[in-house]
This record gives sequence, C-alpha cells and structure tokens, in this order.
Amino acid sequence: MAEGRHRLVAVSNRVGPLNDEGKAGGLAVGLSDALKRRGGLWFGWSGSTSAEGTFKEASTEVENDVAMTTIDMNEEELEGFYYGYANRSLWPLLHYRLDLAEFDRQSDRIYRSVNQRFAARLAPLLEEDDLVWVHDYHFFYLGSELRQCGYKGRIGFFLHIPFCAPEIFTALPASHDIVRAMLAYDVIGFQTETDRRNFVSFCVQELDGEELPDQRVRVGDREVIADAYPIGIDAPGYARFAVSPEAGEHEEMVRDIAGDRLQIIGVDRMDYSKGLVERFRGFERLLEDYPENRGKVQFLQVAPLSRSELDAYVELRRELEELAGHINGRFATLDWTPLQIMTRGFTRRALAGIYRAARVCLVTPLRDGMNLVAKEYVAAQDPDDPGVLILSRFAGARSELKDALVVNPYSTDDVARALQRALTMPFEERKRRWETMRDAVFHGTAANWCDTFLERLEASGGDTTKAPDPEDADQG
Ligand code: GDG
Repeated sequence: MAEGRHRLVAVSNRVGPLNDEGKAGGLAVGLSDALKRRGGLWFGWSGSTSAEGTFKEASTEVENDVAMTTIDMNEEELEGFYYGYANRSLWPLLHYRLDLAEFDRQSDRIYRSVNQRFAARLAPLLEEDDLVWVHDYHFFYLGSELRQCGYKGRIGFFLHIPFCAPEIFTALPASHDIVRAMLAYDVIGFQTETDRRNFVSFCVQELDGEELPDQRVRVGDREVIADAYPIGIDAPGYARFAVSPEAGEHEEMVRDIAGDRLQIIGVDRMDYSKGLVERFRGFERLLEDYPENRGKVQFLQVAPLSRSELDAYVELRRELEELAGHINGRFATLDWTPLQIMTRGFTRRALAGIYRAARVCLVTPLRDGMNLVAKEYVAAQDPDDPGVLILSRFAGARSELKDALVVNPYSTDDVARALQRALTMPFEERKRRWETMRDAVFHGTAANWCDTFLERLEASGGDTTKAPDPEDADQG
C-alpha cells in the first residue's frame, strides 16, 4: 500500500508507548509498529482521571511522525466505562464467561456516553481522507458516534478479543444496539474466521441481515465488510531481541538455575481467560501420572497483575497462589521447587531470552482472541535447539500454528499428556514442528496485519458515497 497517502488515525483505550520496551498488552505492540511505519495520530485515554474528565483539555505528545493525543476521564466515567461495562460485562461475556458477566444499566449508560464523548473530542481532529482505525471492545459505539458528528471518511474497527456465539452475545441487554452501532464502521476486523462467523450469524439471526459474497454483510441498507485479519508480531524484530545481550543474560540465568532440568514456561497477564488454574492442575497431573518428571522439570509462570481492582481478578490471584503452594508442598524436595509464579513483569528483551531458555511453552487459554505469547515463543527459539509449543484449541493462534501440540485446556489429562509428549519429543520432530510454525509467524507479521486491514479500509470508500442514515447509526 502507498504509505502516507492517507493519514492513519488509531483509536484505542490506552495510547502508546511507541518504544519497543512497551509494557504488557498485545494491542500496544501491534499498533505502535503500524504508526511508527506510517506516521499519524493515536488517540485515546490518558490513563489519568480528573474532575473535568472527558471535558478536560487534551494533551498531545509528538514522537517522530506520530502524535499521541489523550484525554482524561473522571472517576465515574472510569468506573462505569472501563471497570464496569468493558471489564465486568463485555470482557467476560465475549470470552464465554456468562457466569462472571455483570450487567447494569448505569455502566451501560456511562459506556455509551464515554464513546460519545471520545467521538466528540476526536471529530474536530479528523480530516475527510484519514483512515480512522478504532480498536477493541471499549469502543463499539465510537464509529456510529463519529457519524453522528458528521464524519464521512473511512472508519474501520478491529476486535482483539473473541466475538462469542450469538447464543451467548444475546444475553447482553444491549447486544442489538451494539451490533447495529458496529455497522457504522466500513470494515470490521476479527482475529479468526470463527469470530467473523459468529458476528455474521448474529446479524442474520437477530437483525434480519444477509450474508453477501466477498465477506460482506447487509443489515437494512447498511452494507459492511466483516472479515478475519489475524494479528501478528514483528517476527524479525522479536528474533533479534532473542539474541540481544539482555536476552542472553536472562537465557543464561534461567539455564543456570534449571541445570539439567527441562524448563517449562507460561507468560500471561493474570486473567481468568488465560486458563492458569487449569494449567497448574495439568502440571500437577504430569507429576502424578508421569513421576519420572519429578525433580527433572520446572515450571515458571510469569503472570503480571492486571485489572487487580476487580473482584474476579483478586479471587484468581488467591486461587493461583494457593494452588501453587499446594503443588509445591506436595512435590517439592530440598533441592527442587516444581512451580514458580512471578507477578513482576520483564522487559520484552528479557522475556525473549526466557522463552529461548524454555524447552516447552504452555499457552492454554480457555478463550483468547489470538495470543501473541505463542507467536513470540516461536520467534524467540534457537533454530538449533527449538522448544515445543503447547497451544489451546481455543486460542485464535491455533488456526495458524498448526504444528503446535493442540490441547483442550479444560482437560487436565490432555494437558498432562501433551506436556509429557513435549518433554520427550525427539529432536527431529521438535525442529520440524518449529520450522513450520516459524514460517507461519514470519509470514503473518504485525506489518502484514496492518497493511491488509488498511488496504481493505482504503478500498472501502468510507461513507462518502451514501447519505448518512441516522436510523442505522442509532443505538436505540
Ligand atoms: C489481547 C487479546 C490478542 C506479558 N507479560 C509480560 C509482557 N507480556 C506481553 C506478551 C505479549 C502481550 O503481553 C500479551 O499479549 P496476548 O496476545 O498474549 O494477550 P492480551 O494482553 O490478552 O491481548 C489477545 C492481543 O490482544 C492482540 O490482538 O492476541 O488474544 O486478549 O506481547 O509478551 N511483556 C513484557 N513483560 C512481561 O512480563 N514486557
């Protein structure tokens, strides 16, 4: 695509950092690559609260060709929009956790109003031929609100997390409003074909829509593109990280501590969608059913805390620490601790070295839009001694990483069997499986993801050809 023909305007809840030491969070990693290459504007929340909230003056930082403009929220907005609707309603629901989803009309109201406020603040900064790219479940209504502000240029949307089956999504009181509002976008991107299909099924079953050729869907007189654009990583860059001095130090440290033992690694934000409890039980089952591994393997789980203000996350941490204590109490010897959990984070380079030192990586989410850890682990491996990836059948990455050992994360036996197979896998098989996964990771990079999505958005023509129909953009 002709870079620079249109300015890229990215919108996401958190903005930045642009540098490669970025903190945990897959979205920041993918998006910063695109903006650095193309230049443009990145708009979102400042991460701060103030009494004026979304009415406070915006702040802008410019780094090379990228302007990062952020606005505050007030406490009520933060609670209702972020902790409430986004993370107590939408996140669990879209990850198939109806049991954890809470719905209340106050946070629904605030979520809509924050979307409206962000649109009102962004609209004056836009030019007609910008490519506006809105990210994730925080901003389902933003495109429709920008249309209400009169913006007619192209607006795309990408959902980083799963779009659940319509049978689950309809439990959300505002499910119809949300999907109708999403139809204001010109291109709607999902991680996988399954997510796309769920969205299209919702449009057909619930909104009387029609599936059209070329990944199009029509509802009333709105016709949009809904397609799968699997996100990737900067694979060559990540492979370079893995041989940097900082990575080398960490790799060596892990190898020194492990000695002759094989290292198993897990790296996940501490989130109930990541299947950590089930993973720990799978590791315990390995030690029970395959006792030859006792004293011979060790498992390090890196789990930086996330959303720890929410009850479900506090409870998860308690449960994991208890389970880790139980497993260590049961199997540890004077000179061996089977399982270690760390809530402190590492730099990306350090993490790459830790991946490289691990014979096995466990990526076993109960649901995951994509999962970039799986791709990073593959990119970080030593070609002469690559490790084995164990991957959940419910991670979006599964459709590309076909040579991982695929498991049902809910089955303790399945996870234990896969671990045993990975730990005893002959070198030739390890290498063969890794090579095909490496090819997939180097093929579907973050740069390809951006280019493919933005090319499609550019070709969509935006809303300029048709008269805006307020009914369609209506959330009611
Ligand atoms: C959402 C979707 C989708 C983790 N610990 C540390 C650290 N990390 C980094 C990893 C990776 C990122 O965080 C996590 O990305 P994931 O993709 O695994 O998961 P989510 O945060 O849930 O991201 C997900 C993603 O969006 C992108 O679309 O794949 O499905 O849920 O990059 O390396 N980074 C550092 N220190 C750590 O300790 N520096």
